[in-house]
Amino acid sequence: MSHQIAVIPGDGIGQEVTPAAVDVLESLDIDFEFVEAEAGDAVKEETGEALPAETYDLAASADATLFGAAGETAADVILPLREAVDSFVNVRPAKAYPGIDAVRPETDLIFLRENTEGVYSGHEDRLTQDVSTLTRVVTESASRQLAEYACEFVAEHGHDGFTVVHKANVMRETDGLFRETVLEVADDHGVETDEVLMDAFATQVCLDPEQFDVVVCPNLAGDVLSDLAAGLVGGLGLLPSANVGPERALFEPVHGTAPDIAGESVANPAAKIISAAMMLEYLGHDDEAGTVREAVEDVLESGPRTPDLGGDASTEDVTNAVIDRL
Ligand code: GGG
Repeated sequence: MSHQIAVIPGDGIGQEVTPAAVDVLESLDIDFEFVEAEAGDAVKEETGEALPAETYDLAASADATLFGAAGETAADVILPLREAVDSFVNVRPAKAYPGIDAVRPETDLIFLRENTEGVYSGHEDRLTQDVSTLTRVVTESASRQLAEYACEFVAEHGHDGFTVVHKANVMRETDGLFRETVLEVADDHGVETDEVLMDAFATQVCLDPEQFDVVVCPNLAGDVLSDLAAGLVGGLGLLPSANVGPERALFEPVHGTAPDIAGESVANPAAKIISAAMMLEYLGHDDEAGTVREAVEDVLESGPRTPDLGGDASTEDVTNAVIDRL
């Protein structure tokens, strides 16, 4: 069976790491139909529109989407694309790899981030020259959907339970509802939980990441805390992600466009290639996903490495080394 994959590189290094992941996928014995589409700052400059309707429609109909990176137009690109695949959870593993110089080499975390609401709901206003406002939306239904996914996730992947991270002592109504709903769903499923305030989590995960495993959190907290975890494992070039919906999913590296290195062919493709491995698992190709993961891990350990990891290899060198190992 052929899988139709929407390929949306976006801006900056998204244009370099996305083709790298496609090259890796093309080297496998799986029938893919890759359909490329435009989105982001460059297309906005050309057409006035950051996310053309045909790109949205493609993501909404393809079996899965590979996305690269969004820049200044992130709110107009990645948020609607997540909506196109009806994604309610952003799965962000943050894991240290052997041989990589990490601040906390013992880190092995999985963030399950609420993906539709919180402060990313888009209700933001400039009331006067002096005053701007943002409405933080939390619903029982979105919190429940995330919590049910988290319960299934820990059961399916053999985790003991999960940690709920929130700030319900201050945001009593919004995070209060999030906390209450997630804990109630976990209780109904007999899943073990503990809870940590998000500011305390930031300190504790730096001091002792091993005390955490699966972390369930609201949207912005998941975005920020997973980037913090990237700092513990050796950088943003190592973190993949999956935006999962009931029928479709979109796979993107956690990193953004990295304008400081864009166009120089030195971007680390690891995060995007591991995101492609997550897509292989999602599509049911577990063996090939495992092979790709092993190849990336082998290259991370023995090189070649891009400059973010202390090497001098190019994006192509690393991609070809992964393909050679497959
Ligand atoms: N591929 C990741 C990316 O494009 N990041 C840009 C960004 O600002 N993302 C916000 C988010 O993940 O919610």
